[in-house]
Amino acid sequence: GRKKMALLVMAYGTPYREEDIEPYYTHIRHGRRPSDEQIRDLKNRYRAIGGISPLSEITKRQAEKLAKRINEVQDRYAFELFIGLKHIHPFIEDAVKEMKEKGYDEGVSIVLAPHYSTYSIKSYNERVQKACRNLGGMKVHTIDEWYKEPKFIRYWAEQVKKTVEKMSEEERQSYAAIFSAHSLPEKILQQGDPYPEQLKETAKLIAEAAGIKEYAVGWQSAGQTPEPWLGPDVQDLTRELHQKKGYKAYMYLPVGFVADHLEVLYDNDVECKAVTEEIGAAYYRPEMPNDNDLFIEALADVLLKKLETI
Ligand code: FEC
Repeated sequence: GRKKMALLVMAYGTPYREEDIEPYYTHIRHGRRPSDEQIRDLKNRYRAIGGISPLSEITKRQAEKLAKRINEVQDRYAFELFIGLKHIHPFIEDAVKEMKEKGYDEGVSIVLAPHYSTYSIKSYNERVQKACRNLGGMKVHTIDEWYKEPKFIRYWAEQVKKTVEKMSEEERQSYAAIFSAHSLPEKILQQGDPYPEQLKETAKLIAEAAGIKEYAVGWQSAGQTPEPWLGPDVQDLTRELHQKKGYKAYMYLPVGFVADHLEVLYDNDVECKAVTEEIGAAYYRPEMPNDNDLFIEALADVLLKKLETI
């Protein structure tokens, strides 16, 4: 028979209702309450994308499809799905506790974000291990990164090709692709964080697979704190490329994210789009992975590789 195994799928989390915005934002800020103005500003951004974010539904669909797939493609383990979120319930700790209560002593976890950073995957995985220790020891096998996974690269390459097909001949001859991930405080560079290098490599692999000739790598959605954040910001980068090369079109590839959510639907589709309108260029942003089959297969491949090591 199959061995019972927990599958912990982790993601960022999003407010379920407008009332959740304040506690959610406070959690992101490690318990420091944002100012009234910051809260108002965030509420307005959620309103601009329709009130709340589609992220919670998408996370659920991604996780459920992944659990189904991983139970289909191997027969050593029978996986049960648990979802653990970073900034709202069910929190990562809630999920680990539920795994324990349901009698699991072993699990495998994956974060729905491709690149490793102290601020990103490392912090999710540390919370898993701490929760396991607090519960008297349970074994969860965590995964550090999966940005090079071949079907993940193929997913984006296919989206790029589809997007190029939508361009006019003139745009096709003169477009730049802008790859991006969430900006982080610049101090991660002194700590030797691999995040910027991993984003660069993702961009290179996708550009090669899709035959992109001109591309740049930038950062988006930087926090509102006085410390310096990784740059160039994607909006500044667009203006700079416009001045130097005057491209007819810009294709935004926010490959540090895997779903439609505020950071893409607002920061790309509203803010970057406004810049392209200002400079008179066309705006393109391919579809996010969401629960696309090829993307789910990529995640299942990541899990299969992990299973081989345990
Ligand atoms: O609700 C939604 O649809 C959006 C969900 C959302 C995702 C997301 C992904 C990442 N973040 C990362 C790091 C930071 C750092 C700060 C920060 C701030 C915010 C704020 C909101 C927010 N993040 Fe987020 N992020 C999402 C939502 N994030 C809302 C607060 C308002 C704002 O700054 O815009 C800065 C904290 C501070 O102020 O000090 C740092 C990283 C990712 C990608 C990896 C992952 O998904 O885990 C890294 C989705």
